[in-house]
Amino acid sequence: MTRRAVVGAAIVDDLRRPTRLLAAQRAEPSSLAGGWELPGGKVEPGEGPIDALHREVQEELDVRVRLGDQVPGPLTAAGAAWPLGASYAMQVWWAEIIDGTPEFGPEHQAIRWLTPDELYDVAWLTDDLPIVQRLEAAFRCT
Ligand code: 9L3
Ligand code: MG
Repeated sequence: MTRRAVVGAAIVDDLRRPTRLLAAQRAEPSSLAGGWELPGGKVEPGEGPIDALHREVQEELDVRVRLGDQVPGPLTAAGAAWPLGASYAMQVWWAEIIDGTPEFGPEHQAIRWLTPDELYDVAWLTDDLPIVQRLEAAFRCT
């Protein structure tokens, strides 16, 4: 079975010494509305994952980002991606904003910058939670 490719951004205030993570609360579909996620979305046919991530953060948050390292996930067959249900695999990169102030659009109903101590104050989507746990380890190391 081939999982459809999704990309996500772990947007932090400073790639070198992260102290805040940007979380976005989904507005749709109704099955996911209210849940918090790393911003991102589906890679379009013929598009590379990096290009897709830049496009998604521009569309969803109206910012430009610089990417850091990839956050490797357990799905080695899908480019070290993270499983999203049975149908999608998400590749995640650290990112920092180089232009603009994030503002949510129709896909989201709120955004929040979380400190390490606030990481679990929002209701993460089930599939995003293990990724956040992985990110937390990096926060704690800095
Ligand atoms: N998804 C889950 N967590 C995320 C992202 C960016 C996406 N951090 C799931 C929600 C949808 C699918 O992946 O089922 C495609 O995402 P989108 O294009 O609707 O944002
Ligand atoms: Mg999206």
